[in-house]
Amino acid sequence: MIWEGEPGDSRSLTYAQLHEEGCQMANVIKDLGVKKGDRVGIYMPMIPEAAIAMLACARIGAAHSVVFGGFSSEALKARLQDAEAKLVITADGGWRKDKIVPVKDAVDKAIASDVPSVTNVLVVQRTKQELEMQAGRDVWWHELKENASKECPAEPMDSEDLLFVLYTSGTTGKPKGVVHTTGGYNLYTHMTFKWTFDIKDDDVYWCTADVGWITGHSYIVYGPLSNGATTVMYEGAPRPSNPGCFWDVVEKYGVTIFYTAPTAIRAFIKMGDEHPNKRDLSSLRILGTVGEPINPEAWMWYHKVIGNEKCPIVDTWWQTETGGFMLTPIPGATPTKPGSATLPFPGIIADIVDLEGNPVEDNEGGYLVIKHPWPSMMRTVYKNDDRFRSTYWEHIPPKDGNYLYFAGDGARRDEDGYYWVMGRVDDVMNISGHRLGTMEVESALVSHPAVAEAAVVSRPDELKGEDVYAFVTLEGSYDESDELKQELKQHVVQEIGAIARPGEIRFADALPKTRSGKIIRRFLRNLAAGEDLVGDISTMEDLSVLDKLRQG
Ligand code: 7RM
Repeated sequence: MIWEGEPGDSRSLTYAQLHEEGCQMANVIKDLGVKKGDRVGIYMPMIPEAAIAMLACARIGAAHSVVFGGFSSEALKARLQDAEAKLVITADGGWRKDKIVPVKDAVDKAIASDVPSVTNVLVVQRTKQELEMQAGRDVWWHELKENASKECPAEPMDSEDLLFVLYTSGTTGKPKGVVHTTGGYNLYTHMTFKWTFDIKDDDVYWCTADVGWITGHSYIVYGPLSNGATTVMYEGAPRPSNPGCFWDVVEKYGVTIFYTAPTAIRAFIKMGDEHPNKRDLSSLRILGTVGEPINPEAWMWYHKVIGNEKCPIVDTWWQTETGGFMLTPIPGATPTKPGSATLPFPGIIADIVDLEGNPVEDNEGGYLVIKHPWPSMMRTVYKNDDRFRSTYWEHIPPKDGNYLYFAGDGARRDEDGYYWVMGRVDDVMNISGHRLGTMEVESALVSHPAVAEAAVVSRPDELKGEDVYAFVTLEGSYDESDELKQELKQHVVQEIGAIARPGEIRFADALPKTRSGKIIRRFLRNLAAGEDLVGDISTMEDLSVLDKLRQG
């Protein structure tokens, strides 16, 4: 594992070293009382210890629950509570966009009250700033490591034992804990990584995702490491002070396989071709993309400017729930089309159906479903089988006794059998490739005393793909003002994290609702995008609401 820190420091670990460090951390957390079946929260910057912490948990049979380091302390708290985590592994800080992100402070805030399950916090030293360590609760990794044995026998596990819980946004205000188990998940991330990236001994693979998302779990940690790949981990993010930082990493380490998100590609296009053009990118041989539909212009730029027209692009469609790639080309074997995730991975039986489960015609839009089980499918929503059943298996009724997995995406299939994923059909937004529920942002907004009601939709955004757009009605004693708008945006950041900051907040006297009191989001989406209202308005309760919103 090759690691590059944002300030330019670097480290590399051989497989033997990674194994030893993983064993040491396994022994340390065992000594802190963590046992097979327990849950451990991981809230870390992108440093090797994030992967080491995951492997340490897996080694002793404890489930990890990694929370993206960009989530706020409130969001972290809700996840630690649901997982009933016994331990949190974190760091003093991490570097992001030339600043230190104080992750340990966020952990302190998160567990200050109402998280009784957490008994210890294990802190990795990264940025070395002053920290308050709570006696009896907080311990330093570098101190405990000194006396920790480098041997730790792996706990024998059943293939269906819990490996990890990863929270993801859904259609309610509360994120759900996606459950993955040891056997199938490891098999499938191993296979998909091997075939889709055509990994060879001399490849240098780099996935730019954060380990806090499923892409980091499957394609920074489990898939690459089980294949013995050379894998690059990068702490930082592209930033104005160093717009060429990604290409520096490619050049410095001779990266051969590069995997990133369309939102990053669009940001690079905007920064200018001179940055990649100044670097030697000739080592690259395969490019990958994930997280949202890639627009053909971004695809062509990626192909030309980064891939020098010689690298196949693998557009991989999959989800936290699927664990690994579902639709993806096999590079060199599957002819690609810009904007299409091409064909199902071998063994995956996908289809596009209507709401009754009937397959739709070629080129007709419908719901993307998976018809047969696959090794790394999520097993349930943590502690909530009912939500698992209703979200994924009952939306579309079973056909002849066969259940269809409902992905929540709209798609069409063309005359060559190629899949074109259009985006979410539920109340899940995709902001810069990050999943976010409209209800999550609404809950955050209404938790502010000024807000009476909130309705959140997304609107198309050139860089982020989609941006958060909020309609808000105020409590009687509050007045509309730009200051209040700023305050509400900041409040959402505090409740969820910077990725959820609304691009725009609009005050309204009332929200458009049906007679049964449901907010008509369709109208709000039209308004947010600056389009004319489309669709039936006859179900609306109070038509005058629309006039006011149109004028606003
Ligand atoms: C891996 C990941 C899942 C949602 C999914 C889609 C969207 C992901 C693509 C894509 C079009 C792609 N997991 N999505 N990859 N849409 N083409 N290649 O992103 O759980 O965080 O999000 O992301 O809407 O349902 S996720």
